[in-house]
Amino acid sequence: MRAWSAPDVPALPVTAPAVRLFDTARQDLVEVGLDAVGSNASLYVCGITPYDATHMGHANTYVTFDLLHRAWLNAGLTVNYAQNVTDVDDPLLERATKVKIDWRELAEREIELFRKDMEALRVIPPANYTGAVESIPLVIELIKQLEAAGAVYKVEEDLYFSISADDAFGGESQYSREQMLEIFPERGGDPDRPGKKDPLDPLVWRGERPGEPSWDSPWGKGRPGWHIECAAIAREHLGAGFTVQGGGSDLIFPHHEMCAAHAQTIDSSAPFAQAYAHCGMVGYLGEKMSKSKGNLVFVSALRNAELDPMAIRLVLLRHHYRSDWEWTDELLFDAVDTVGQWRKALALGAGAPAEPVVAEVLAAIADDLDAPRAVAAVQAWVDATLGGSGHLAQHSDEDAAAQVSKVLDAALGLSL
Ligand code: 5CA
Ligand code: ZN
Repeated sequence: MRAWSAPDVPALPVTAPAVRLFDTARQDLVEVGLDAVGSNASLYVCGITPYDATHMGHANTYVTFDLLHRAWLNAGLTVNYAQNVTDVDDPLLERATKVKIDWRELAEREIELFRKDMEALRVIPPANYTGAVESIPLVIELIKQLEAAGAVYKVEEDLYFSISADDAFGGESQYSREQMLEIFPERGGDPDRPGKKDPLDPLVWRGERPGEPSWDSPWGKGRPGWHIECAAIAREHLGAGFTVQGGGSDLIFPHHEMCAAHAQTIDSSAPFAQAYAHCGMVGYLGEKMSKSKGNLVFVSALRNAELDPMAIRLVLLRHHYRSDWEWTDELLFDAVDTVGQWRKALALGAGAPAEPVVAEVLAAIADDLDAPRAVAAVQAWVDATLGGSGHLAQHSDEDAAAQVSKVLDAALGLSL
């Protein structure tokens, strides 16, 4: 599937430090760089289910992993980035039926809107952007391997995966079985279905239902389960032991646990990913922003209202990616003012010394993507630069604005 156009990313005159990231599996900060093969830094970020427009929660996730992508590039690594699109799944089919349009048309329309949103936010596109539908042969291949390992079984017309097949099951989320049992039904699981060997076993192939799209497979007509889709796409494009799997914290369990379990069942020599990184949830009006609750702030709606996408991006950067926070209009208006003030400082050309702020921005991002710390460093530079002629005269750096503007773009994705 076609991704979106890449923004220009300026090269920096200095090399950024190695990146440390909080790994959900180890519950600790770990250095993330080359993958198991040692050829490049590889990233898989779970993509959208395209039944509605991109909201701020999605934007926050993709901007977060864009910071990681940029941090790796600035550290001199080559990055291999893959992302999926869940372009066939229950919520998409349900929405298409509700609004009486073809599910393919709905998906294509929302994917196109997502591309425009990502371009506006200057998110570097994945080299491999892959839909679930186009990956069905890969999914079938992976299920065959799981079948050969004795890890799948039928319940009526559907096929399930046995979580007992993966010795490392639970290692990604670190959740207790009680926690898993509580969360599983809230996130698409069906613990109570009769015939399952373990209530937590996930569906890998859903037999055809009347009125739903289906594809041929050795287990009859049907469509892929959700977790097997990301396991198959990530393995195909990034291999076993790729560097980081990312997504929102709502994907810690079951989604990322099950992806890892599928992959590790057929190849236990390497973990599915070397580290798992999760963003906090963005809320609005007191609840997690979600399509099902309808409390959404869309990137496209703000773009249509002529709001500066760089101000939207700055609102996201002002929150640490691991925190949960609430979107408010005030945050956006404040970021619009800040972007204006920063542009004013950058337009001066000369300013307070640039070298320390460039170093601090790169260090902050390499330190578990600490964007608020990077933003504070830029703000201090702007304040020093605009803060009165006496101050400027003392510290004047003729070339400061060009250098600061470069690091803002290369590390933070802010082109001002
Ligand atoms: N297609 C699957 C992943 S394979 C999916 O979860 N799609 S999604 O459209 O529901 O979400 C896309 C990404 O945005 C996921 O990484 C999800 O964790 C993240 N996300 C969804 N809602 C929020 C939110 N309110 N705050 C932060 N991130 C969110
Ligand atoms: Zn996924």
